[in-house]
Amino acid sequence: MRDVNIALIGGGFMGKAHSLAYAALPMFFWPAPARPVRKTVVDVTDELASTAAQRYGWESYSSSWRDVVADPAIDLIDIATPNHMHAEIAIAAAEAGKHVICEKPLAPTAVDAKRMLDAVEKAGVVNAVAFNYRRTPAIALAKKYIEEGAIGEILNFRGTYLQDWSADPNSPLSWRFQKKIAGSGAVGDIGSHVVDLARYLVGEISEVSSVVSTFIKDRPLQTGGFDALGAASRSEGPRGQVDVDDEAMSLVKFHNGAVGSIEATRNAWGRNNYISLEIHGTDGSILFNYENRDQLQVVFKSDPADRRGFRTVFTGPATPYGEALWPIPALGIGYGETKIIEAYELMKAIAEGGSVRPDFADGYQTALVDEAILESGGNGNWVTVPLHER
Ligand code: NAI
Ligand code: SOE
Repeated sequence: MRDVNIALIGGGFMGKAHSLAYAALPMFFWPAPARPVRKTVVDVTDELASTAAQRYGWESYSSSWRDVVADPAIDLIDIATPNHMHAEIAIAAAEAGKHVICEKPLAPTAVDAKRMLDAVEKAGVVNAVAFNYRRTPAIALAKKYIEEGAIGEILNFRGTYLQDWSADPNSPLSWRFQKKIAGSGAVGDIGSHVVDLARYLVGEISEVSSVVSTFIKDRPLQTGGFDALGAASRSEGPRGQVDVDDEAMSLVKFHNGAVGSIEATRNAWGRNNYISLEIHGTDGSILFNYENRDQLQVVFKSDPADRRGFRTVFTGPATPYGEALWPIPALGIGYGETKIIEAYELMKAIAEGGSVRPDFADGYQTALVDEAILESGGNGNWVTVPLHER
């Protein structure tokens, strides 16, 4: 079994998730396709990087991502920084011949995402974008049903991503509300996950018509030097401008003739990580909700008419990735498992000299859809999404 030496750039929320995934991969997938070696973690100061190394089990730390990218001992650069750093690091990593995994959205703009795609293609390195919800076993099972034709031809798709961590106007001005760092708001941050799932399960999106709004125009500046997301509501003190979208609702058309809708908001009180999918085909329907992520609801036209209705399938050992996970259905799949599966697919591609999806081309196509949603929200028109040919 070969070693893959990893450098992780960014030791925050996703730094923790990716560290857990590399540590746990061989515990779940055995024999592992490769042994992920947690070599170096990078953050903006030595203190932050050293803390991340101790907490998350990295052999060494650095406050210079450039030094780490230049290190010949490193095979894979894992980018878990805020969005504005993704392009610069990924392009440098590809030019240094490193494999790259980058958190979503691939970049703040489609132009940057394309530059990243060009760089990894030129270098011929394995590249992945971390749309990990595809790795939820129930979503992988939905994909299997669809590919087997169980619901026939897809007619419509309804996808939402609803959260409430920013519904309080006095919750802090996370970097996720600043265009120069995030690129966009709910659209790139969470709408992109639904766009990825729509593309994965249904096909390429051809046109969008959207309403995009910003309800909360300013928020308290953060204190303490770390990103606080929705915690720590504070009504006093200086505030800063929110210059990205809060909410987006889109009608979408797919190249294959299906129609649908995509919604994203982080201001929906009571919704936590509410990724809901509803897919109707000529022969059946599939429902999914991440808040009950062990389950898929399915119904088929072929069910006897007197007992046709949604039934619940629990994911477990028999469903995709199940043999590697837990031995009994409904023991519980968590966010961590989606990241472990993501790491497994990446290690497999590196070990076998292959490729993995979703890759930078998927990240770029999703960025093109995101930009079309924002454009349509701005001008009120249907907007055609350019299609990148692989
Ligand atoms: P975070 O703010 O918790 O952590 C980011 C870390 O990167 C911080 O420790 C920060 O100091 C560090 N950092 C910033 N600039 C850096 C630089 N130049 N060099 C080295 N380190 C640097 O952010 P979070 O939530 O971890 O988000 C990171 C990325 O992951 C974002 O692109 C975000 O959209 C994505 N994300 C994806 C999720 C998913 O479900 N796939 C979930 C949460 C975030
Ligand atoms: C905040 O909305 C956030 O952390 C997103 O950035 C992630 O992509 C999502 O998976 C969880 O919520």
